[in-house]
Amino acid sequence: MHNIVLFGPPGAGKGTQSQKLIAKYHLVHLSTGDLLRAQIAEGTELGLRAKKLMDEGLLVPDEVVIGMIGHALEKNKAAAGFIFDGFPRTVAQAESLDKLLAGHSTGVASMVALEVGEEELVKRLLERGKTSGRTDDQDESRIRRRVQVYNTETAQVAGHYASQGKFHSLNGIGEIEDIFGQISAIIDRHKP
Ligand code: B4P
Repeated sequence: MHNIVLFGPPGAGKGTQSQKLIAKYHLVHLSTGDLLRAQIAEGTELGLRAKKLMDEGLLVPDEVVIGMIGHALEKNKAAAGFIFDGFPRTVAQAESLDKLLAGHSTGVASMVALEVGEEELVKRLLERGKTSGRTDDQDESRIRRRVQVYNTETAQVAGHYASQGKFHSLNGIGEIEDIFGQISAIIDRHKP
């Protein structure tokens, strides 16, 4: 089983690159952001609770996202592997993912981080907010809070995978195709 974690701050290009990667590698895309937005669209209680936090630029509690990922892994037992997009976002989530994958695979093969500075992130997300309908992309101060949350709570997840020799990072500014080529080269070098 081939599992990849796509990592980086909000707006770094994780969702964009995930779409290209699933087409190339035939892996299942698991985006916790998308799973949460599906709950919001369905109007579930979980969705209602998550929406408040997401609109504020805060993380949804670990147990909620870990539960969603556990459920998605169960549902996709026959998959050749997964692209994890926007997950794990805390060290607790990373530890849980390792445990969830230990039962039925070789774990995470590689984590690829996209590095993009704050001003570019804000610019991209405000631009997306004009057409995406995503309420979390429409207010600059909330976007900056998401970046801050990334710096204080999420960035340390890189260390978790670096200590396993699985962390790789690249510049996320540039042509989408060029970045895709660089990500693919890293993935190919670290296939299980
Ligand atoms: P996510 O849905 O994961 O959203 P994101 O990080 O903001 O977006 P992403 O990084 O995928 O966007 P992309 O760069 O592709 O999370 C939303 C919220 O859900 C979080 O704030 C949190 O509240 C909650 N949540 C999700 N997962 C969680 C977890 N595990 N734990 C707790 N809470 C969780 O795209 C951005 C824009 O940039 C696009 O418009 C794109 O066209 C553009 N772009 C991409 N690449 C580009 C490039 N190379 N050049 C120029 N523009 C580019």
